[in-house]
Amino acid sequence: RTRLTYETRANLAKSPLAKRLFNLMANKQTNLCLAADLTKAADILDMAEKCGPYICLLKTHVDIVEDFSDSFISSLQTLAKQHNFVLMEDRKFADIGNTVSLQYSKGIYKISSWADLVTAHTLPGRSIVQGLKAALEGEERGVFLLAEMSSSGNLIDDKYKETSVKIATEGGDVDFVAGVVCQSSNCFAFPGLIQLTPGVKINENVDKLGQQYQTPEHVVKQLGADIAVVGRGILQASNPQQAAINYRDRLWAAYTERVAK
Ligand code: UP6
Repeated sequence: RTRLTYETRANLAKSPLAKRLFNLMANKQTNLCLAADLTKAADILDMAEKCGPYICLLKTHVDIVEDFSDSFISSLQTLAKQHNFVLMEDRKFADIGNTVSLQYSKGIYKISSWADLVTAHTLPGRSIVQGLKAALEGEERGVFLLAEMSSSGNLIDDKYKETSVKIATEGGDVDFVAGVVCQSSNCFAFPGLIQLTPGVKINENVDKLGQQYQTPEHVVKQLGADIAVVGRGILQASNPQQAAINYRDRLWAAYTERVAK
């Protein structure tokens, strides 16, 4: 899987969103996802404006935004169009199908109306995927399922990981699964799925709350990341735009080396 180019893998993808994202990455030459974990709408938009040209994906945690509004979402969508990146709400859904269906489409955030992609835990079983799908009214959307986590001491074991990958690759909902959030290249084999890997930072190994970091080269070449998620490595840099360029360049170089082998 990891030796194939993003173009080749776009043709193998079963999810329309995965296909779109693989092609976008290949054309724009970036495998960087910005985790825009900021609490003011204006700060997120400013970061999206500055980093937009260098990312394939912008990942939000919309429930940390203190001044959320519909106009924030429409501004974010405008920037996504302008700079050609995809929007992911990292909601990490984890409840029964009926509840996630409501959480996905209703409430203040109406996530399904704007987020191209969302994330979900597989803990409830495959009904979580069915529940998310049930909320849609024809929009082109996708989900990334968590099969591993970057935090130290997380409870995921090999069996949980294998079953999570089964949910992502077998059954009637595979067209809705765009990828897997995980930390290793042996997590899944199907090349039509995208591996999203968080826990990436150049200068640190850990934070104070259990996060574990690897370098851009390590996550792409050793851990098999197709898209690397960088949050504080960019957000807390003295020049975030320059940091985004730096991460993009290093991640893309690692990918080109990986597929050239
Ligand atoms: N994230 C992880 N680890 C996981 C899953 N998701 O860190 O296993 C998410 C976090 C955060 C981002 O919710 O948004 O990736 C990492 O941010 P950081 O680079 O600032 O640590």
